[in-house]
Amino acid sequence: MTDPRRHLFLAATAAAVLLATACGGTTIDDAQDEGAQGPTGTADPDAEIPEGLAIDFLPKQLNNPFFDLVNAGGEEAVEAVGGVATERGGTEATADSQVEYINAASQAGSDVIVIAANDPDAVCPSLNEARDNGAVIVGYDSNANCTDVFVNQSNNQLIGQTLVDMAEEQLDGEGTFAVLSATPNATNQNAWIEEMEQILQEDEYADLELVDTVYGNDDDLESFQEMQGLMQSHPDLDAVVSPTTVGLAAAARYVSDSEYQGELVVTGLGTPNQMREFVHDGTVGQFALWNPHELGYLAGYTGAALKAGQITGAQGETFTAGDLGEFTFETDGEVVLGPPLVFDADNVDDFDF
Ligand code: RAM
Repeated sequence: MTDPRRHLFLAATAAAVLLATACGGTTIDDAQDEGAQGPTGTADPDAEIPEGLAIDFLPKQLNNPFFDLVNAGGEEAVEAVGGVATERGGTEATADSQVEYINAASQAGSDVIVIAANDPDAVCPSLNEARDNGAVIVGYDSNANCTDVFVNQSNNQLIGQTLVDMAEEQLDGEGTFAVLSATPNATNQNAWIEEMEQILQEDEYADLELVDTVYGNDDDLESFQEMQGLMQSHPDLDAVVSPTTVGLAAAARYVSDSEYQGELVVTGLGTPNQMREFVHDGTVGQFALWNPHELGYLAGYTGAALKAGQITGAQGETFTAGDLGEFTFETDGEVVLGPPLVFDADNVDDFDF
């Protein structure tokens, strides 16, 4: 994307977020936003966050560079409120493994569980038990249907739009593409794919065709193999869109070393540090993301403020999330970090995450 157009695009996405928030977020109406149970009780904005809160972070999986960044941000927020942060999880992005770690956190007397759920429902019985045991439950990144509040990285519609627009622009408006997603049950990816499917119905995108969706389960090797399989099933594919940092990195690695390099558009959600080499070798023209560190920080802070009773998560509540400044619950039970950023050869070197 050339500079002026990119600025226009970023301005448009920022405006869309403002519009969505100004309207009370009425454009958001999909699964990823239905999770939070909603606020109970009354907020006391002057309530102090008590020292020593036990705040547990349960990413989708360990060993995912994206969650390493998110949780480093979370730890920083916990440090700022004088709490104790623990990261718990397995190496596979499954609900089963999360249930085990939710129970462990609860038994250890967790005050706040911050979770990127691998399934919107399967984690709920144990999360509800943890709540009965005194924890507040914060969803971040990927929501479950039983969280108290959800810290959304962005607006789902905007993420879907950004993904479609990056493909459309690089394909000059015409072509076939496939989605290489994370796990089939991931609330966040499913919400974004659903948004993409809606957007593709618009006349403007009539010449773009989504031909397949495959799942690499946020495992590097599986994602690489799915990418290989996609090219075998669709040798004439024009683009692949991967709405997961794990999938996009694996897809780029596969394509950079194949006959498809420079022919196939590879785009999606990725971290600048993982994608840099593929932008510079011409495999990837554009990709997008939010700041993972800020997502973790906001989630950690929101959990502490919720536990302290400063907020309940009711629509209209405002609070200060430490160094990140002021945030407002534009809808019941959901606070949003901000619009995604689009990266390309012109700006990828300006970011270190
Ligand atoms: C992967 C995970 C995560 C998602 C990012 C974009 O690391 O699937 O949930 O938000 O990609």
